Amino acid sequence: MNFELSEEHIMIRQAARDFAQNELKKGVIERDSKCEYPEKQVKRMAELGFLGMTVSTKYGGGGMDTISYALAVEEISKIDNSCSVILSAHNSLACWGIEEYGTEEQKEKYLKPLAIGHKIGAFCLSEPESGSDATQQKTTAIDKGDHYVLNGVKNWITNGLKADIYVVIAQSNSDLGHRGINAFVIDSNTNGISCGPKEDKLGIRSSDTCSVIFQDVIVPKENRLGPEGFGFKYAMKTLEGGRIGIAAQALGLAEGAYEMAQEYSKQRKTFGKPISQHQAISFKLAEMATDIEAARLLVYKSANKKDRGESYGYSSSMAKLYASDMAMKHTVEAVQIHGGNGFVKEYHVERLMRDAKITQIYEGTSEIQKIIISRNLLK
Ligand code: COS
Repeated sequence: MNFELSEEHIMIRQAARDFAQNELKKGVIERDSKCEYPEKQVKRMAELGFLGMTVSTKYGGGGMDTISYALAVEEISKIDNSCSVILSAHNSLACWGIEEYGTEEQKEKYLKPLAIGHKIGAFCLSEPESGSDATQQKTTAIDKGDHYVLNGVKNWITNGLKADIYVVIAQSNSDLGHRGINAFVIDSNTNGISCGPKEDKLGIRSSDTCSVIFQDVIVPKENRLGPEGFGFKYAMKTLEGGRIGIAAQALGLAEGAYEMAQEYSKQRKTFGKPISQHQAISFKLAEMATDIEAARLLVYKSANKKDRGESYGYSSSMAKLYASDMAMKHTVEAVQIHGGNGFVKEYHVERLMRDAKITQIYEGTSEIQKIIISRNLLK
Protein backbone atom coordinates (compact mmCIF):
# COMPACT_ATOMS: atom_id res chain seq x y z
CA MET A 1 0.00 0.00 0.00
CA ASN A 2 1.44 3.34 -1.04
CA PHE A 3 -0.05 6.60 0.27
CA GLU A 4 2.36 8.85 -1.64
CA LEU A 5 1.37 10.87 -4.70
CA SER A 6 3.48 10.37 -7.84
CA GLU A 7 5.74 13.12 -9.20
CA GLU A 8 3.17 13.75 -11.92
CA HIS A 9 0.34 14.08 -9.41
CA ILE A 10 2.37 16.56 -7.38
CA MET A 11 3.00 18.62 -10.52
CA ILE A 12 -0.69 18.66 -11.43
CA ARG A 13 -1.62 19.65 -7.89
CA GLN A 14 0.92 22.48 -8.00
CA ALA A 15 -0.38 23.68 -11.38
CA ALA A 16 -3.95 23.76 -10.05
CA ARG A 17 -2.81 25.45 -6.83
CA ASP A 18 -0.92 28.15 -8.74
CA PHE A 19 -3.87 28.74 -11.05
CA ALA A 20 -6.28 29.03 -8.11
CA GLN A 21 -4.03 31.35 -6.12
CA ASN A 22 -2.89 33.54 -9.01
CA GLU A 23 -5.94 33.64 -11.26
CA LEU A 24 -9.04 32.76 -9.25
CA LYS A 25 -8.58 34.46 -5.91
CA LYS A 26 -8.64 37.99 -7.25
CA GLY A 27 -12.26 38.92 -7.91
CA VAL A 28 -13.79 35.80 -6.39
CA ILE A 29 -15.73 37.78 -3.75
CA GLU A 30 -17.08 40.18 -6.34
CA ARG A 31 -18.07 37.41 -8.78
CA ASP A 32 -19.89 35.68 -5.91
CA SER A 33 -21.72 38.85 -4.85
CA LYS A 34 -22.80 39.68 -8.38
CA CYS A 35 -23.51 36.07 -9.42
CA GLU A 36 -21.13 36.81 -12.28
CA TYR A 37 -20.17 33.84 -14.45
CA PRO A 38 -16.34 33.37 -14.46
CA GLU A 39 -16.05 33.66 -18.24
CA LYS A 40 -12.36 34.56 -18.34
CA GLN A 41 -11.44 31.98 -15.71
CA VAL A 42 -13.27 29.18 -17.56
CA LYS A 43 -11.37 30.07 -20.73
CA ARG A 44 -8.14 29.82 -18.77
CA MET A 45 -9.18 26.40 -17.41
CA ALA A 46 -9.59 25.33 -21.04
CA GLU A 47 -6.17 26.75 -22.03
CA LEU A 48 -4.50 25.04 -19.09
CA GLY A 49 -6.06 21.70 -20.03
CA PHE A 50 -8.30 21.30 -16.98
CA LEU A 51 -11.57 21.14 -18.88
CA GLY A 52 -10.87 17.90 -20.72
CA MET A 53 -8.27 16.58 -18.35
CA THR A 54 -9.86 13.14 -17.90
CA VAL A 55 -10.69 12.61 -21.59
CA SER A 56 -8.22 10.34 -23.38
CA THR A 57 -5.60 11.95 -25.63
CA LYS A 58 -7.16 10.13 -28.59
CA TYR A 59 -10.02 12.64 -28.41
CA GLY A 60 -7.86 15.65 -27.57
CA GLY A 61 -8.10 15.43 -23.78
CA GLY A 62 -5.37 15.37 -21.17
CA GLY A 63 -5.56 11.60 -20.66
CA MET A 64 -5.12 12.10 -16.93
CA ASP A 65 -6.28 9.74 -14.23
CA THR A 66 -9.00 10.32 -11.65
CA ILE A 67 -6.50 11.11 -8.88
CA SER A 68 -5.18 14.00 -10.99
CA TYR A 69 -8.72 15.20 -11.54
CA ALA A 70 -9.54 14.99 -7.82
CA LEU A 71 -6.36 16.95 -7.01
CA ALA A 72 -7.28 19.69 -9.49
CA VAL A 73 -10.83 19.96 -8.15
CA GLU A 74 -9.52 19.98 -4.57
CA GLU A 75 -7.06 22.81 -5.19
CA ILE A 76 -9.48 24.96 -7.17
CA SER A 77 -12.16 24.41 -4.51
CA LYS A 78 -9.96 25.96 -1.85
CA ILE A 79 -10.53 29.25 -3.62
CA ASP A 80 -13.43 29.18 -6.07
CA ASN A 81 -16.16 26.57 -5.91
CA SER A 82 -18.07 28.01 -8.84
CA CYS A 83 -15.09 27.28 -11.08
CA SER A 84 -14.58 23.84 -9.56
CA VAL A 85 -18.19 22.81 -10.12
CA ILE A 86 -18.04 24.02 -13.73
CA LEU A 87 -14.91 21.89 -14.18
CA SER A 88 -16.38 18.93 -12.35
CA ALA A 89 -19.75 18.88 -14.18
CA HIS A 90 -17.98 19.27 -17.52
CA ASN A 91 -15.50 16.41 -16.92
CA SER A 92 -17.55 13.95 -14.90
CA LEU A 93 -21.12 14.52 -15.95
CA ALA A 94 -20.72 15.48 -19.61
CA CYS A 95 -17.43 14.10 -21.01
CA TRP A 96 -17.11 10.85 -19.10
CA GLY A 97 -20.32 9.17 -20.27
CA ILE A 98 -19.85 10.21 -23.90
CA GLU A 99 -16.40 8.64 -23.91
CA GLU A 100 -17.56 5.54 -22.03
CA TYR A 101 -20.79 4.82 -23.89
CA GLY A 102 -20.79 6.98 -27.04
CA THR A 103 -20.24 5.83 -30.61
CA GLU A 104 -17.11 6.89 -32.52
CA GLU A 105 -19.25 9.41 -34.44
CA GLN A 106 -20.60 10.90 -31.20
CA LYS A 107 -17.09 11.15 -29.79
CA GLU A 108 -15.78 12.85 -32.93
CA LYS A 109 -18.62 15.32 -33.02
CA TYR A 110 -19.29 16.03 -29.35
CA LEU A 111 -16.43 14.79 -27.18
CA LYS A 112 -13.56 16.36 -29.11
CA PRO A 113 -14.68 19.99 -28.73
CA LEU A 114 -15.54 19.31 -25.07
CA ALA A 115 -12.11 17.78 -24.46
CA ILE A 116 -10.28 20.89 -25.61
CA GLY A 117 -12.67 23.17 -23.80
CA HIS A 118 -13.96 24.83 -26.97
CA LYS A 119 -17.38 23.72 -25.87
CA ILE A 120 -18.90 23.35 -22.42
CA GLY A 121 -21.04 20.40 -21.35
CA ALA A 122 -23.95 19.95 -18.97
CA PHE A 123 -25.89 16.97 -17.63
CA CYS A 124 -29.67 17.24 -17.57
CA LEU A 125 -31.12 14.67 -15.17
CA SER A 126 -33.00 16.36 -12.29
CA GLU A 127 -36.54 17.57 -12.78
CA PRO A 128 -39.06 19.46 -10.64
CA GLU A 129 -40.48 16.08 -9.55
CA SER A 130 -37.49 13.83 -10.04
CA GLY A 131 -34.34 14.52 -8.05
CA SER A 132 -33.46 11.83 -5.55
CA ASP A 133 -35.87 9.40 -7.19
CA ALA A 134 -34.32 9.63 -10.62
CA THR A 135 -36.47 6.82 -12.04
CA GLN A 136 -39.47 9.19 -12.10
CA GLN A 137 -38.46 11.08 -15.25
CA LYS A 138 -41.32 13.18 -16.61
CA THR A 139 -39.38 14.48 -19.59
CA THR A 140 -40.41 12.30 -22.49
CA ALA A 141 -38.47 11.21 -25.57
CA ILE A 142 -41.02 9.69 -27.90
CA ASP A 143 -39.69 7.39 -30.62
CA LYS A 144 -40.83 8.59 -34.05
CA GLY A 145 -38.87 6.19 -36.23
CA ASP A 146 -35.65 7.90 -37.23
CA HIS A 147 -35.82 10.46 -34.41
CA TYR A 148 -37.17 11.14 -30.91
CA VAL A 149 -39.27 14.12 -29.82
CA LEU A 150 -38.36 15.51 -26.40
CA ASN A 151 -40.68 17.44 -24.10
CA GLY A 152 -40.16 18.40 -20.47
CA VAL A 153 -38.29 20.50 -17.94
CA LYS A 154 -34.95 19.84 -16.28
CA ASN A 155 -33.98 21.59 -13.04
CA TRP A 156 -30.80 22.70 -11.27
CA ILE A 157 -28.63 22.26 -14.33
CA THR A 158 -25.01 23.26 -13.68
CA ASN A 159 -23.59 24.97 -16.80
CA GLY A 160 -27.19 25.16 -18.04
CA LEU A 161 -26.94 28.59 -19.66
CA LYS A 162 -23.35 28.34 -20.88
CA ALA A 163 -23.30 24.77 -22.13
CA ASP A 164 -23.02 24.07 -25.85
CA ILE A 165 -23.74 20.38 -25.39
CA TYR A 166 -26.28 18.71 -23.14
CA VAL A 167 -26.46 15.10 -22.05
CA VAL A 168 -30.18 14.62 -21.45
CA ILE A 169 -32.01 11.81 -19.66
CA ALA A 170 -35.65 11.21 -20.68
CA GLN A 171 -38.37 8.59 -20.54
CA SER A 172 -39.26 6.88 -23.83
CA ASN A 173 -41.55 4.15 -22.53
CA SER A 174 -43.05 4.64 -19.10
CA ASP A 175 -44.56 1.12 -19.18
CA LEU A 176 -41.01 -0.16 -18.78
CA GLY A 177 -40.23 2.09 -15.77
CA HIS A 178 -36.52 2.87 -15.47
CA ARG A 179 -35.81 0.43 -18.33
CA GLY A 180 -37.66 2.78 -20.69
CA ILE A 181 -35.31 5.70 -19.98
CA ASN A 182 -32.81 6.90 -22.60
CA ALA A 183 -29.78 9.19 -22.62
CA PHE A 184 -29.08 11.63 -25.47
CA VAL A 185 -26.33 14.01 -26.50
CA ILE A 186 -27.83 17.22 -27.90
CA ASP A 187 -26.56 20.60 -29.14
CA SER A 188 -27.92 23.24 -26.78
CA ASN A 189 -28.91 25.46 -29.73
CA THR A 190 -31.31 22.86 -31.14
CA ASN A 191 -34.76 24.26 -31.93
CA GLY A 192 -37.18 24.02 -29.02
CA ILE A 193 -34.58 24.23 -26.21
CA SER A 194 -34.66 27.22 -23.88
CA CYS A 195 -33.33 28.08 -20.42
CA GLY A 196 -34.95 29.56 -17.35
CA PRO A 197 -33.26 32.45 -15.53
CA LYS A 198 -30.02 31.88 -13.65
CA GLU A 199 -30.85 30.76 -10.10
CA ASP A 200 -29.98 33.16 -7.27
CA LYS A 201 -28.29 30.67 -4.94
CA LEU A 202 -26.94 30.49 -1.39
CA GLY A 203 -23.53 29.34 -2.62
CA ILE A 204 -21.52 28.63 -5.78
CA ARG A 205 -23.22 31.81 -6.89
CA SER A 206 -21.20 32.61 -9.97
CA SER A 207 -21.71 29.20 -11.60
CA ASP A 208 -24.76 29.19 -13.82
CA THR A 209 -27.55 26.96 -12.61
CA CYS A 210 -30.90 27.09 -14.38
CA SER A 211 -33.83 25.08 -15.71
CA VAL A 212 -33.62 23.75 -19.25
CA ILE A 213 -36.89 23.43 -21.13
CA PHE A 214 -37.51 21.06 -24.05
CA GLN A 215 -40.47 21.77 -26.32
CA ASP A 216 -40.97 19.39 -29.25
CA VAL A 217 -37.22 19.03 -29.65
CA ILE A 218 -36.32 16.72 -32.54
CA VAL A 219 -33.36 14.51 -31.70
CA PRO A 220 -32.01 12.12 -34.35
CA LYS A 221 -31.69 8.45 -33.37
CA GLU A 222 -27.91 8.64 -33.73
CA ASN A 223 -27.82 11.02 -30.75
CA ARG A 224 -28.95 8.35 -28.30
CA LEU A 225 -26.12 7.36 -25.96
CA GLY A 226 -25.91 3.62 -25.40
CA PRO A 227 -28.58 1.07 -26.30
CA GLU A 228 -32.33 1.69 -26.06
CA GLY A 229 -33.43 1.77 -22.42
CA PHE A 230 -29.92 2.27 -21.04
CA GLY A 231 -30.49 5.87 -19.88
CA PHE A 232 -31.10 5.22 -16.19
CA LYS A 233 -27.97 3.11 -15.87
CA TYR A 234 -26.09 5.70 -17.89
CA ALA A 235 -27.15 8.32 -15.33
CA MET A 236 -26.32 6.15 -12.31
CA LYS A 237 -22.86 5.28 -13.64
CA THR A 238 -22.23 8.95 -14.44
CA LEU A 239 -23.16 9.96 -10.89
CA GLU A 240 -20.86 7.33 -9.39
CA GLY A 241 -17.89 9.15 -10.91
CA GLY A 242 -19.40 12.60 -10.43
CA ARG A 243 -19.48 11.98 -6.69
CA ILE A 244 -15.68 11.69 -6.63
CA GLY A 245 -15.55 15.23 -8.03
CA ILE A 246 -18.03 16.55 -5.46
CA ALA A 247 -16.20 14.78 -2.64
CA ALA A 248 -12.95 16.40 -3.86
CA GLN A 249 -14.72 19.75 -3.95
CA ALA A 250 -15.93 19.33 -0.36
CA LEU A 251 -12.44 18.28 0.69
CA GLY A 252 -10.87 21.30 -0.99
CA LEU A 253 -13.25 23.84 0.44
CA ALA A 254 -12.84 22.41 3.95
CA GLU A 255 -9.07 22.66 3.52
CA GLY A 256 -9.38 26.23 2.29
CA ALA A 257 -11.44 27.18 5.35
CA TYR A 258 -9.09 25.30 7.68
CA GLU A 259 -5.98 27.02 6.28
CA MET A 260 -7.59 30.44 6.73
CA ALA A 261 -8.76 29.59 10.26
CA GLN A 262 -5.32 28.31 11.23
CA GLU A 263 -3.61 31.42 9.87
CA TYR A 264 -6.13 33.75 11.51
CA SER A 265 -5.83 31.98 14.87
CA LYS A 266 -2.10 32.63 14.93
CA GLN A 267 -2.58 36.37 14.32
CA ARG A 268 -5.62 37.14 16.44
CA LYS A 269 -4.93 37.65 20.15
CA THR A 270 -7.27 37.42 23.14
CA PHE A 271 -6.47 37.30 26.84
CA GLY A 272 -2.84 38.09 26.08
CA LYS A 273 -2.02 35.37 23.53
CA PRO A 274 -2.90 34.21 20.01
CA ILE A 275 -6.23 32.40 20.03
CA SER A 276 -4.45 29.31 18.58
CA GLN A 277 -2.87 28.96 22.04
CA HIS A 278 -6.27 28.50 23.67
CA GLN A 279 -7.44 24.90 23.71
CA ALA A 280 -10.93 26.06 22.71
CA ILE A 281 -9.38 26.87 19.32
CA SER A 282 -6.46 24.43 19.05
CA PHE A 283 -8.79 21.48 19.68
CA LYS A 284 -11.05 22.70 16.88
CA LEU A 285 -8.04 22.89 14.55
CA ALA A 286 -6.95 19.40 15.57
CA GLU A 287 -10.40 17.99 14.79
CA MET A 288 -10.54 19.81 11.49
CA ALA A 289 -7.12 18.57 10.37
CA THR A 290 -7.96 14.99 11.37
CA ASP A 291 -11.32 14.97 9.57
CA ILE A 292 -9.80 16.56 6.47
CA GLU A 293 -7.14 13.85 6.37
CA ALA A 294 -9.80 11.14 6.72
CA ALA A 295 -11.83 12.70 3.88
CA ARG A 296 -8.71 12.95 1.72
CA LEU A 297 -8.03 9.23 2.13
CA LEU A 298 -11.61 8.37 1.15
CA VAL A 299 -11.53 10.67 -1.89
CA TYR A 300 -8.18 9.41 -3.19
CA LYS A 301 -9.15 5.81 -2.48
CA SER A 302 -12.33 6.04 -4.57
CA ALA A 303 -10.42 7.83 -7.36
CA ASN A 304 -7.76 5.13 -7.24
CA LYS A 305 -10.39 2.38 -7.43
CA LYS A 306 -11.81 4.00 -10.56
CA ASP A 307 -8.33 4.27 -12.08
CA ARG A 308 -7.67 0.61 -11.38
CA GLY A 309 -10.87 -0.42 -13.10
CA GLU A 310 -12.49 -1.66 -9.88
CA SER A 311 -16.09 -1.01 -8.92
CA TYR A 312 -16.15 2.35 -7.14
CA GLY A 313 -19.79 3.42 -6.62
CA TYR A 314 -19.91 2.37 -2.97
CA SER A 315 -16.57 4.01 -2.30
CA SER A 316 -17.44 7.28 -4.08
CA SER A 317 -20.69 7.51 -2.09
CA MET A 318 -18.74 7.07 1.16
CA ALA A 319 -16.25 9.74 0.08
CA LYS A 320 -19.02 12.16 -0.85
CA LEU A 321 -21.03 11.52 2.31
CA TYR A 322 -18.08 11.96 4.63
CA ALA A 323 -16.37 14.82 2.82
CA SER A 324 -19.52 16.90 2.33
CA ASP A 325 -20.78 16.52 5.91
CA MET A 326 -17.26 17.23 7.15
CA ALA A 327 -17.00 20.32 4.93
CA MET A 328 -20.28 21.70 6.24
CA LYS A 329 -19.32 21.12 9.87
CA HIS A 330 -15.82 22.55 9.61
CA THR A 331 -16.59 25.58 7.48
CA VAL A 332 -19.04 26.56 10.22
CA GLU A 333 -16.18 26.08 12.73
CA ALA A 334 -13.84 28.14 10.56
CA VAL A 335 -16.34 31.01 10.65
CA GLN A 336 -16.58 30.60 14.43
CA ILE A 337 -12.79 30.80 14.82
CA HIS A 338 -12.85 34.04 12.83
CA GLY A 339 -15.49 35.47 15.19
CA GLY A 340 -17.15 38.60 13.80
CA ASN A 341 -14.66 38.71 10.94
CA GLY A 342 -15.91 35.34 9.80
CA PHE A 343 -19.30 36.87 9.19
CA VAL A 344 -18.09 39.40 6.63
CA LYS A 345 -17.31 38.68 3.00
CA GLU A 346 -13.80 40.08 3.05
CA TYR A 347 -12.50 37.08 4.99
CA HIS A 348 -13.70 34.46 2.44
CA VAL A 349 -14.73 31.83 5.02
CA GLU A 350 -18.41 32.77 5.02
CA ARG A 351 -18.44 32.08 1.27
CA LEU A 352 -16.87 28.66 1.75
CA MET A 353 -19.47 27.90 4.43
CA ARG A 354 -22.26 28.82 2.00
CA ASP A 355 -20.61 26.80 -0.78
CA ALA A 356 -20.27 23.74 1.46
CA LYS A 357 -24.04 23.29 1.76
CA ILE A 358 -24.53 22.28 -1.87
CA THR A 359 -22.00 19.44 -1.58
CA GLN A 360 -24.46 17.72 0.78
CA ILE A 361 -27.20 18.08 -1.82
CA TYR A 362 -26.11 17.80 -5.45
CA GLU A 363 -25.32 14.52 -7.20
CA GLY A 364 -27.32 12.82 -4.48
CA THR A 365 -28.02 14.13 -0.99
CA SER A 366 -26.21 12.72 2.06
CA GLU A 367 -29.34 10.62 2.64
CA ILE A 368 -29.07 9.13 -0.87
CA GLN A 369 -25.43 8.24 -0.23
CA LYS A 370 -26.52 6.43 2.94
CA ILE A 371 -29.08 4.46 0.88
CA ILE A 372 -26.38 3.43 -1.60
CA ILE A 373 -23.87 2.53 1.13
CA SER A 374 -26.35 0.59 3.27
CA ARG A 375 -27.72 -1.33 0.27
CA ASN A 376 -24.19 -2.40 -0.53
CA LEU A 377 -23.63 -3.48 3.05
CA LEU A 378 -26.86 -5.42 3.30
CA LYS A 379 -27.20 -6.99 -0.13
N1 COS B 1 -24.91 1.60 -11.75
C1 COS B 1 -25.57 0.88 -12.67
N2 COS B 1 -26.85 0.52 -12.54
C2 COS B 1 -27.48 0.91 -11.43
C3 COS B 1 -26.86 1.67 -10.43
C4 COS B 1 -25.51 2.00 -10.62
N3 COS B 1 -24.84 2.71 -9.72
N4 COS B 1 -27.75 1.91 -9.44
C5 COS B 1 -28.88 1.34 -9.81
N5 COS B 1 -28.72 0.72 -11.02
C6 COS B 1 -29.68 -0.05 -11.78
C7 COS B 1 -30.12 -1.30 -10.99
O1 COS B 1 -29.28 -2.39 -11.27
C8 COS B 1 -31.51 -1.53 -11.54
O2 COS B 1 -31.45 -2.12 -12.79
P1 COS B 1 -32.29 -3.48 -13.15
O3 COS B 1 -33.71 -3.20 -12.72
O4 COS B 1 -32.13 -3.60 -14.61
O5 COS B 1 -31.67 -4.55 -12.38
C9 COS B 1 -32.00 -0.10 -11.79
O6 COS B 1 -30.86 0.72 -11.93
C10 COS B 1 -32.86 0.44 -10.68
O7 COS B 1 -32.13 0.29 -9.48
P2 COS B 1 -32.77 0.47 -8.07
O8 COS B 1 -34.04 -0.34 -8.00
O9 COS B 1 -31.73 0.21 -7.05
O10 COS B 1 -33.13 2.00 -8.12
P3 COS B 1 -33.82 2.93 -7.06
O11 COS B 1 -34.72 3.80 -7.79
O12 COS B 1 -34.37 2.13 -5.92
O13 COS B 1 -32.66 3.84 -6.41
C11 COS B 1 -30.75 5.13 -6.20
C12 COS B 1 -31.41 3.89 -6.76
C13 COS B 1 -31.38 5.71 -4.94
C14 COS B 1 -29.36 4.69 -5.86
C15 COS B 1 -30.76 6.14 -7.33
O14 COS B 1 -32.07 6.50 -7.68
C16 COS B 1 -29.95 7.39 -7.07
O15 COS B 1 -28.72 7.37 -7.06
N6 COS B 1 -30.64 8.52 -6.90
C17 COS B 1 -30.00 9.79 -6.70
C18 COS B 1 -29.99 10.53 -7.97
C19 COS B 1 -29.26 11.77 -7.78
O16 COS B 1 -28.11 11.77 -7.39
N7 COS B 1 -29.95 12.88 -8.09
C20 COS B 1 -29.37 14.15 -8.08
C21 COS B 1 -28.93 14.43 -9.46
S1 COS B 1 -27.85 15.77 -9.53
S2 COS B 1 -27.14 15.55 -11.32
